[in-house]
Amino acid sequence: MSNRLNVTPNDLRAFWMPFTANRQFKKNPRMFVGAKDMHYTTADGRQVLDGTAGLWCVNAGHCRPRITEAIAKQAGELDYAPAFQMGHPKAFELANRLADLSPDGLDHVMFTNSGSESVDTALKTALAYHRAKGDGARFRLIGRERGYHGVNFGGISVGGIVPNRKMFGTLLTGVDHLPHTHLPGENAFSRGEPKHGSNLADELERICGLHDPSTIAAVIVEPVAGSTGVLIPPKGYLQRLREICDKHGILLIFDEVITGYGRMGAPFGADYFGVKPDMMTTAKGLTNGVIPMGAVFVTDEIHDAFMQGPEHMIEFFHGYTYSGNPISSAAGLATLETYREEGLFDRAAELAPYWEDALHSLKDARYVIDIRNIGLIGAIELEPIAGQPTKRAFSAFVRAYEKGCLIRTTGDIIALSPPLIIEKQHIDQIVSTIRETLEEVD
Ligand code: PXG
Ligand code: PLP
Repeated sequence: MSNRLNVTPNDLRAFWMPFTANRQFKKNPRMFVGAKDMHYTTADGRQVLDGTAGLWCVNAGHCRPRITEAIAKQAGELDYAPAFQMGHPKAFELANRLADLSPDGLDHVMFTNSGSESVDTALKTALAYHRAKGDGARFRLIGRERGYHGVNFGGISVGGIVPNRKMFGTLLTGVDHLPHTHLPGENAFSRGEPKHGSNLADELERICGLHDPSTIAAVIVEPVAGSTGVLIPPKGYLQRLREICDKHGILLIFDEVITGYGRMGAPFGADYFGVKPDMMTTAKGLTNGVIPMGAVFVTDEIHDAFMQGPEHMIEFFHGYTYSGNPISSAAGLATLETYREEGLFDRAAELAPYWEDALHSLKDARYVIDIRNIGLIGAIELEPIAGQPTKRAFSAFVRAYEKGCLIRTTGDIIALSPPLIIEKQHIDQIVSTIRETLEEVD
């Protein structure tokens, strides 16, 4: 029980923080109190360069007036409308804008409130789609080792990050996993898509052989695996997955929660790699991270399979209280408008070669054993301290923060994903801060 008199901004006990070393944090907290464009302001008044777009989401930079004004205006005009059996114009407008932005044929959109919800929505849609077509024997879902698909039960079942799964019982049944594509022996220090490993997609044929393809509903992968520490698909890998899925009538889901909305220098990873999935899950950059919102894109074929039976009947028994809520929809529209007006996806593509060169200049920095990059995504893998995995990278994260640069670490990998408004001088600052930091940490 908290004594209300003790509740001050310095009382950190009540909030059980997500994916955080809570006890360590509360001894030495790192607090942001403001943000503008490329920088955060800390509680002690320092400016910190945002090398990670928050958590891979603030693609247009912080506190952009078009977005903040749209939210304020919407909150005063129509705050909430029931999501079920009622509508409001902005959700439809946003869905249309998204359908225009997405690859041809992925023209129907369901709204959620996060990447995790988008993933669970897509997995449920895949199962229900096959059933609606009279093919209900397709119940298996195939993910990939080291995949991250959020933290809900569906997402951790198809996901492949062991600590995110191991505490949580039996998870979904009927799930199998492709092998991950990390081949440091062959591919270390690759620029962009690595040369070796497209044959790993053929493991899907092995899985089809084991279970029989007629039992498999869908395969879900991140086009670029982000959260696990940036694993870029080998050249030809995603094309091969698409071919095998087509051969066996299996749906291919791209989890574009990180790769969507310009991070690759294209609207989506599907555009960048030229491979069209049957569904895409998105969130994060959809609203510039400002308001929780996700979107699941599905093909006309999937959508149309549900539009049958009596017209007064609900076609799909799924949805959230906040699906397409007015304020998120307004934020989404203003975000897409900001991306368009400022040409931010093209800007990311133009900066990508500079970004690549800058990151790879760290090849000779202390502890560096691999560097990977694509679009405005980068990863610097460090040699772990023997017997103390993650410790070196975490020290680097804290030291870089003290030096005025926000980076993100996962395992012993530094992951970078700056806002797409980044300037070359900021890229230089991130790289020089990392170099100095690695000189200073154990
Ligand atoms: N799918 C993918 C591919 C993701 O990257 C999710 C689903 C889940 O989204 P929500 O909105 O439920 O968190 C994600 C989220 C990191 C990091 O530092 C990555 C994510 C979230 C937070 C931190 O790597 N990815
Ligand atoms: N739990 C309870 C008791 C509810 O009544 C609801 C929604 O009505 C939910 C969970 C689901 O909440 P949401 O629609 O925000 O996901």
